[in-house]
Amino acid sequence: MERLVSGIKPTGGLTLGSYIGAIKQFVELHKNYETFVFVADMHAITTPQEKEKLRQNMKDIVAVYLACGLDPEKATLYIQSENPYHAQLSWILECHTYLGELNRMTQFKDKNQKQGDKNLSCGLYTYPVLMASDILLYDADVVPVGDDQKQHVELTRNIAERFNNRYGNTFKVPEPIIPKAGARIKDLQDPTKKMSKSDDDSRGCILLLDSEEVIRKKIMSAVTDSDNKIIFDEKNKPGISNLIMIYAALNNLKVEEVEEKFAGYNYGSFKSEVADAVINTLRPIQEKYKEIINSQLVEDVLDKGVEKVIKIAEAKCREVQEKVGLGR
Ligand code: ATP
Ligand code: LTN
Repeated sequence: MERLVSGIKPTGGLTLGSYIGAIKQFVELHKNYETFVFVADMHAITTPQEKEKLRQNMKDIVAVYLACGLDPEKATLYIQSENPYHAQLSWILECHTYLGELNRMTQFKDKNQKQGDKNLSCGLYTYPVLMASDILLYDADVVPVGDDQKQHVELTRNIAERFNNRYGNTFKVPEPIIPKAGARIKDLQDPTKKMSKSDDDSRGCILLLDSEEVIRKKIMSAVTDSDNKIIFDEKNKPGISNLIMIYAALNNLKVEEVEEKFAGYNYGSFKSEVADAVINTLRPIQEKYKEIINSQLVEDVLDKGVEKVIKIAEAKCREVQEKVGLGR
């Protein structure tokens, strides 16, 4: 069976973007892949986090993974930092990554530009190498991610190939899996940018645990043009195109099918249908989440998960250290 590896940072409440771009994929794929899904807490601390919130977010993500339908008998769930080999391999990979490669990473460039301060951490800069380590440590065949992470998976492939060329076949070269619909869900208030949980303005971002009222309000007040036609045109109609994409992704439809279905609708009635679709998707997830978050399940699943992955990672790390010549 091929292996799937992916992770999400516990930097805040999960968004509809991360559900559509990532979690929905995990759930669909985990029946056919040996699945390793983790909480990327080491990636989270590349920007300042409050300790208590970080811990709560971690538990929440695992409860959401389970509530969305990841079966803990089929998928291995764990906390990244609880397996020390991620950091250990990351250092070795850093020594095989060029500055020029990291300088080209658009996520870092964007954050650097946006924040414009001198206090960005080095961790934020080397973040993609830790991500490569997360993936290569387990010889992943596939890595389901949203569009924004595609460049990091490409870097991972380059690092793997470079290492293999130099030391002989060591790492599997992974393939990214990017969803056809919803690879980049946009902010509802500014549909030119990605919907993101660490954004200051929460009106443009639907959280998976938002109440029905809040979800409806956010969608009904999503920024659109004034053309009143349900047509997909990302350049000229980014707001309505984003809502079409959300509807398409949640109902497994093509964009054209959504356009056809809502051909005679005005924006108000279309938005209301999108709100219904989001609420109907999230309601059962929220109900399950409430049951899970107060049970022992999260702890049990994580204990079992880390035990399994440490063994695999240790063997891979040993092999790498041996090839590089570290230790005696
Ligand atoms: P942050 O805002 O802290 O940078 P994020 O929401 O961008 O976080 P994660 O939650 O760690 O990032 O992302 C988890 C997964 O969800 C990744 O695979 C990412 O590509 C995907 N993802 C995140 N936001 C979106 C989005 N708006 N559309 C599609 N996929 C997304
Ligand atoms: N960088 C990703 C989270 C992440 C990840 C990974 C995804 C960390 N390590 C390994 C896939 C595979 C993000 O910001 N969403």
